[in-house]
Amino acid sequence: MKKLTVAIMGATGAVGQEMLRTLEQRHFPCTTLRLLASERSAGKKIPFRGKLHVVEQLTAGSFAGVDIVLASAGGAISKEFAPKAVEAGAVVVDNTSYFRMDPEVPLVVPEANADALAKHKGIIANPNCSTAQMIVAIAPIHRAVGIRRLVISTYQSVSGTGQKAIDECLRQTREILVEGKQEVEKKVYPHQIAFNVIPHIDSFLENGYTKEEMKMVNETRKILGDDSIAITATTVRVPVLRGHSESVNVETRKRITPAEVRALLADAPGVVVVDDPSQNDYPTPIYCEGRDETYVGRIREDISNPNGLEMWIVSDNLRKGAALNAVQIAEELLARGLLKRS
Ligand code: NAP
Ligand code: 12T
Repeated sequence: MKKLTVAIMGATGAVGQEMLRTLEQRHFPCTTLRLLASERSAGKKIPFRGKLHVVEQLTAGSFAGVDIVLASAGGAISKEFAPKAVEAGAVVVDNTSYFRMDPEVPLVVPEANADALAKHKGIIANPNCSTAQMIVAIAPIHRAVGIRRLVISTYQSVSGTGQKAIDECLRQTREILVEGKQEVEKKVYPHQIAFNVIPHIDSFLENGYTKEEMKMVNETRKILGDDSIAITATTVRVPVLRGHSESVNVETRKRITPAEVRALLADAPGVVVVDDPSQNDYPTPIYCEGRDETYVGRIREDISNPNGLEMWIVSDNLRKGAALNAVQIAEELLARGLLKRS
């Protein structure tokens, strides 16, 4: 088999670390791994497949001989370095929002639109975490009966923001429970996140929505290839460490029953129905932690709309929302002979 070199841009971050676990668990066929991060982490040693690998500082010269770059070091870093990686002959799977809506860049959830990879010009974008997991659950419904409108509310974990936010949620919880403090220190979010709920993810836009909400609108339409779907979202941060939950109201073009939706999803890739209210069975973020699939429960008819469905969609945001989807894209590129040097 051909020798394959993978570089992880942002290897020390919450997503980068999950990328390493995912490559290892899925036995991704790379023979060389390059761990790239900021100057602060250069020299740090990180285990991969039972061996310690040294983190290098990301520079323009980091990509010589690299076949695949998995990037999650922030939008500004991808803007600067992804084109340099492509120039050096690599294909970049980018986890930041920077290239997602670029018409030249495929935005891919393999379960829904892997064929879009064929047109790539060196960069492929990984969707936003909340969008990726929702797509896995709704793409089969769109294909079967057409989706007319989505009304979404999310309950997003702090790991979506990165390692610093995980630390902040735990520290504030400790300050309150162990140290008995009334006021906690706030560094990452504008409000206390421990024992709280914050209806604000990413920055606010002119239209009153947040960027995170508009990512769900625009990315969903791009991945499903249908700009006619009406979409509205409210994205909310909750004091959960890992796993995003979503309440999604789906209005379909043709009527479909909850039993038909369960049967459809039972045959769809990457999604598992956990839906037996009599046994208190429905997915929760704790249940989904470390798992690959997107879980769906509380499937029921919307009593206010004959073509409406209510669904509860949960997945591990660091896996399907980030690392797993990126590694699946890399696997598809390899299988389809779409790497530059393949
Ligand atoms: P994180 O835990 O804060 O990690 C950030 C990573 O970027 C670290 O490895 C950091 O290295 C590196 N980095 C920061 N500045 C750098 C620089 N100047 N040069 C090189 N490396 C630098 O954040 P995260 O949660 O892993 O997320 C990282 C990015 O991925 C986010 O900005 C976001 O764009 C994207 N993301 C995407 C999704 C998705 O839905 N697909 C989900 C979450 C995040 P040091 O350790 O050296 O600082
Ligand atoms: N602000 O990939 O804070 O566009 O949870 C993902 C997660 C941006 C992104 C978050 C964010 C992205 C968050």
